[in-house]
Amino acid sequence: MTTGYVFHPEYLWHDTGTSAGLLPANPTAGVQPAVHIENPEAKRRTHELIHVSGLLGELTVIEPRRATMTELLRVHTPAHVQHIRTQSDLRQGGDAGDGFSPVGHGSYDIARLAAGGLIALVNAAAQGDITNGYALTRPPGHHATADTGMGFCLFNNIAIAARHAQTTLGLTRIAIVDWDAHHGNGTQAIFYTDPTVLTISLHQANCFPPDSGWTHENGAADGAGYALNVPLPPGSGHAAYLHAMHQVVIPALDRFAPDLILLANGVDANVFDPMARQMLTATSYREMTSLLVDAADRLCHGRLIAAHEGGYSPFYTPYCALAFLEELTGTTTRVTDPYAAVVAGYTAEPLRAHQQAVIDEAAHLVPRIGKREITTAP
Ligand code: 9RB
Ligand code: ZN
Repeated sequence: MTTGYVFHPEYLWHDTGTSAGLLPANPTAGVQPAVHIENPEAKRRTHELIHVSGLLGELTVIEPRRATMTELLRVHTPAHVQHIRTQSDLRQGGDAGDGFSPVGHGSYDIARLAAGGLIALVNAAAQGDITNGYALTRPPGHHATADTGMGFCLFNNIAIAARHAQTTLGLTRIAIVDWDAHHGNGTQAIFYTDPTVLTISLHQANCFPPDSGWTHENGAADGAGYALNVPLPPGSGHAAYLHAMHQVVIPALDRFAPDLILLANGVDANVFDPMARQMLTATSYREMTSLLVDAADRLCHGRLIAAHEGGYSPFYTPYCALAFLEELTGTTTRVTDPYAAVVAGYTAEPLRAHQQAVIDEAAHLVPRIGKREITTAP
């Protein structure tokens, strides 16, 4: 078993500029300029920890390339691609569409390198060069819809990789799991009427985008039943997420029997993240990943390809991502979570009734997924 890893310094050069966290700076209105919350630091430190821990030496490093226009246009409208390109050409950059998604000067090429990095991993998995893999990319992708960027996202990297896998690699059934703290609305919208792509999003209820990601958003037309949402209440942690994995994500994957599992690996549901109010720890990500790796082994030759999404704590994101990547690789490193003692009590938090209620609601929708016999098992 080999784990692929994609990283490129250009990912850190995507310039989100000065902001007051997530708000555009506006001194006239008393909004003091500071660094944008989606800045390189958490990802740089994640990459450095992967290196320093020794894990990098265990990985198959794969060089990303830029996604082509053809590849972008399988998901996005020509107008959106052109918009990102023209914003990126501006000397000061611009915005991807919602006023909260900075496009730095030159970010068009970097966003194409992010989407292309995921494509490179999917290619390597299809060829059997790797079993699973992780693309530590910026900018993120899961909020971007066909025709607009939003929530810091320019192009929907995972959707582009999914369409690539279907169109050129013969991987017809794709499951997209998204455990970023925010709703994977862009990915859901792109595949909402498509029964060949199952989207499953676990997220903090009504966090971002507003009023998005409710359980009743369950797919439409031919895709009815093929979008699942688990809008977990604020304050959900280890027990709630593990329960959702056992009751919703894994049973849904088993019914769907994908040829490939893609994961939007946002780690911003960790307890230290400034952009959500969930309570996961590195141990939580390790255990959730273990369940997904087992499902991928059972269903699709282990093919599990992950893209980085959110994760804004510069000091804790790296340990969540390392735990995830250790679990993909099936090894541990000499680095253990130095915050483990601080967060030890959090994994003991019991499942609460209001958390269980939404998980049960989502679990009741799993049988709407047409059951497919596994034909690709090893
Ligand atoms: C603002 C709004 C947000 C809020 C959260 C994110 C998280 C992204 C992420 C992005 C943009 C709204 C400032 C709505 O981590 N995704 O995985 N912007 N939120 N209105 N206003 C004024
Ligand atoms: Zn997020």
